Amino acid sequence: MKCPWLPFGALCLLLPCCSYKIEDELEMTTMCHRPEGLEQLEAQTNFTKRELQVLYRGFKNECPSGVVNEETFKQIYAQFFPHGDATMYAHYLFNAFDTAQNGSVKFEDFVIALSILLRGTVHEKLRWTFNLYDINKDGYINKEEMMDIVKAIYDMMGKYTYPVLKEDAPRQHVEVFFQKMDKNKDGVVTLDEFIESCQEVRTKL
Ligand SMILES: [Ca+2]
Ligand SMILES: [Ca+2]
Repeated sequence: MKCPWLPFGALCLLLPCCSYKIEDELEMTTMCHRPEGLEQLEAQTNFTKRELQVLYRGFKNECPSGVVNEETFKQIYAQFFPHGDATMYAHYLFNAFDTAQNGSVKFEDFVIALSILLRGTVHEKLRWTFNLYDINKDGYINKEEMMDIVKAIYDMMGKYTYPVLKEDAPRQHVEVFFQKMDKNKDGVVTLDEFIESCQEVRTKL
C-alpha cells in the first residue's frame, strides 16, 4: 500500500508510525495508553479515539518525555538526508508545528497538525503550508521568506540529488513562483493570494 504521506514530501518522515500502518496496528493495539484530553482531541481532529491511541503510542516511543524539541526534528531529518544539510528546513518545519512558539511540540500540537495534513480540506492544508512559509508569522510571505524556505529544501536534498543544479537555480524558481503568486504586485503574498495561486496549479494538473 502506498504511503498517503508521499504528497507531503519530507514531512512524512516525522511520523514514527507512518499512517498507512495505522489500520494494521489498530488490529493488535492494546488499550494501554490513555492520553489525557482524548475526547477533546477527538473533537479537534479528524482521527478516531483508537487512531489517536495508536498515534500516541508511536509518539511516546519516539519521544518518551512527551514533547518534541527542535533538536529531535533535526536529528530525524539528518538521518533521512545524509547527503544534505536539513538543519534549516527542520527549523522552519518545527516552527510551523510549534504553534505556541514556546520551543516544544506536545502530542496535541503534533496530532492537530497531522490531522490537517492527512485529513484536512485543501483549504486547511494550504493555510498550514502558508504558515510554514511565513517565517516571521506576520501574515505575509515576502520574497526573502520564500527564498529561505526554497534554499533550505535545496540544502536538505544535497548536491548528490541534483548534481547539475546551478548556483542560482533557487533564486530563479523563487522569482517565477513569486511573480505568479503576488497577484496585485505589492511585493508580498497574502493567504488569499497563496490559496488562489495553489488552486490554479491544481486545476491545471
Ligand atoms: Ca512573513
Ligand atoms: Ca500581494
